[in-house]
Amino acid sequence: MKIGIIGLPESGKTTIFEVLTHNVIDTGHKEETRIGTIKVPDKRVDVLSNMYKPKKTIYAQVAYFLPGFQGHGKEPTKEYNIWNEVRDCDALIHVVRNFGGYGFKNPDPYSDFFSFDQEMILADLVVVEKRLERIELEKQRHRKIDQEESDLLTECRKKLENGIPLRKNPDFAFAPALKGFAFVSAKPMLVLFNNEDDDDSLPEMKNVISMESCMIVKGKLEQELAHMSDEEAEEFLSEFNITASAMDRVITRSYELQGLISFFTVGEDEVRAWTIKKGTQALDAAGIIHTDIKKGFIRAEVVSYGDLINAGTHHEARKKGNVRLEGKTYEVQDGDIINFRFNV
Ligand SMILES: Nc1nc2c(ncn2[C@@H]2O[C@H](COP(=O)(O)OP(=O)(O)OP(=O)(O)O)[C@@H](O)[C@H]2O)c(=O)[nH]1
Ligand SMILES: [Mg+2]
Repeated sequence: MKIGIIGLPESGKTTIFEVLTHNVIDTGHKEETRIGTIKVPDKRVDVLSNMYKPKKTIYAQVAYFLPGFQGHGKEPTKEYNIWNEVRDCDALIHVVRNFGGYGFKNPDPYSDFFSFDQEMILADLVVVEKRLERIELEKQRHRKIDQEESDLLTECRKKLENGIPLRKNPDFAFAPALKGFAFVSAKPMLVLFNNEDDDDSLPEMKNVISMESCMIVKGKLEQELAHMSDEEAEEFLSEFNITASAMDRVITRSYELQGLISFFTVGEDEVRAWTIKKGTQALDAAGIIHTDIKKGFIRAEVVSYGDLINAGTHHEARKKGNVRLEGKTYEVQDGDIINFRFNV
């Protein structure tokens, strides 16, 4: 899973990228593309790991991606286009400046958000129009065209021309016929308002984005925090009314935003979190672990995280009847602990 960090120049993208990835080594230099892969913090994995004392504990992972050449207020050029860089991202984080200070204009988060979002929409519109032109040409040459694709693109064009991002419409955002275009405005997006240290409020957004896709962060403060000792950090946190987990929340939210959930496998060798889309059935979940497990699938032995914790041990959970045998079409739930039975 790869999440692209985008936004207007000087909004705090680099700062936030560096805080998110501060304890991993990322690739690339300041002016280049950077990518940092981090583990998704999950208390359940910690608890399971304590319970099983495995040799290895593996958390779900997410890669944060910071496109290069964004630095120093560079505007995109014809040759270089930020949108092409983030086409293969699964989701986006849009950083919006909501701080001022020396050398900065007064923050105007609404207009900044809006103008950047419109650029994104325009980038998709260009792609749609090019493709529709091609389809039109094919038609004139009496070649066979994909009518469904053509209809969907025409609908997309209507939305985009009206300044509506495709993410607002699941019919377009998830249409298989449009998947190859990787429209940027269709990607799930988390908006981070990069607030002044002492500002705890979300800016007024006049309904252009839903509140559940917004969060406040304090990039600079978080950056200072990342470099402190634990005691220093604690004092600092209470002073500024922030919780240590602000960045953890960003990570969790970017995970949820994509409709992703985790199931777990446990044992003496390994406790591990696996990432799936909400709605994934047991057979496909098995396939994520190994194709052999999918091919030879017999049953999934499932206990929910809550039931396991209540029972204390897997053995007790079984005695209480909390361990269920599920078939191929069982819809895996967030927090399920699964043991797949299979034949090879
Ligand atoms: N006051 C304040 N300043 C911040 C905050 N976050 C970033 N800054 C400052 O704003 C400036 C720009 O931050 P960057 O993280 O470099 O922003 P950017 O979006 O990567 O900028 P470009 O790469 O030039 O587009 C730096 O001087 C930061 O120290 C914040 O939360 N509060
Ligand atoms: Mg930068």
